[in-house]
Amino acid sequence: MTSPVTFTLEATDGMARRGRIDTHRGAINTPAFMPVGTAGTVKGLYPEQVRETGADILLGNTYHLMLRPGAERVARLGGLHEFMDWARPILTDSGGFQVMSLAKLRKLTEKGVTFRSHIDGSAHELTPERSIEIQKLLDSDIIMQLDECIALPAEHREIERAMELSLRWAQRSKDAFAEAPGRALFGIVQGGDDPELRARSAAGLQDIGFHGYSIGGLAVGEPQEVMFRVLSDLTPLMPQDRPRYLMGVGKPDDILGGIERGVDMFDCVHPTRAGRHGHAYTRFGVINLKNARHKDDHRPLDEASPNPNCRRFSRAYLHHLVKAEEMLGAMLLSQINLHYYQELTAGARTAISAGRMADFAVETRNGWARGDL
Ligand code: PRF
Repeated sequence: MTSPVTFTLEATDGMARRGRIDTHRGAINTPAFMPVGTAGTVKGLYPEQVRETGADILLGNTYHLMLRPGAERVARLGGLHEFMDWARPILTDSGGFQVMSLAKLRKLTEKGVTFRSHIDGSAHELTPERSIEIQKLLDSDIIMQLDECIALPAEHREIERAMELSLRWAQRSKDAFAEAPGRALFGIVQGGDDPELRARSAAGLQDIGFHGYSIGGLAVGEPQEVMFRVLSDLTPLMPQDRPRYLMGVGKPDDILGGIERGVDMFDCVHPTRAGRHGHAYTRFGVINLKNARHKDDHRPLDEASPNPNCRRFSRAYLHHLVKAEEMLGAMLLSQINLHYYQELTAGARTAISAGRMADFAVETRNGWARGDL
């Protein structure tokens, strides 16, 4: 019998929380950053390297994997963990984000979304029920309901319509999930930048009942202060005893601000995408390795980093790799950024347990403000 997914709140400091999600594939220490493995790979890293950065869990995508290689094929091949050889937990997103990001390629009805494949133009219907079915075929450990993510700014009535549709889809997702031993189902709070709509969404989801609660529809065009205000108002309305996941966020300062406001889980393509564009995240902020000032710089990125790659290669070498568009440049910078994100969340966990989250936040921001000397 597979053990259920459980959440233990271990410590709090202000609104910040430290906890642990236990699954039969291993524990997830929170606050957690989940590297994105959209197409069954965290771009540029071997699975063991992803683990070595400190990641407890990866994110996979319903939309991409249903188009290629296909959910039924992944299931026949033993599920996503076996397919990509990542034995630890996997959380899958539902396709709700692509409702926004692929707005030109989809048609939305009460029943669901029909996408035109960005690969070959073929039509694919995603309903709340089919999204759950696909995530089960992938053998996901933490499943997301299908929702409608909309961009901001948006009209109040449009935000309300999408939030209410997402709530109806939440109920259908819960019905389709039924009992799935060893798996968790998360509902997704929508409601844009409107506190009243957010509160209604959170209450409606709690009436249905989920193992965890995601916060969607943020980092979709609004300023950071708006996102922080929504979070400050919303997390007090969410259950203490369930994990809270801020979807698709963000840069390190977004994550630090999210932790301070009571968020437990984050994911974002940013660290790997920025790495492929020649940007390195460090204790001293972002370093753009495309910049010619690094040409003759013999120093490593950070000689005191716990990450061997930050001590091993000179800035001049990294600059060269990026300029020459060598694969190793993108691979190293992706690893370096993911490692930094894990240092940040691990540092926050330690600080929360020690009751020094406020000091940790100040020290971390001071490091970023110091900049790369
Ligand atoms: N819904 C889903 N996935 C998401 C989002 C959302 O609103 C976001 C918004 N930042 C990122 N990923 N299903």
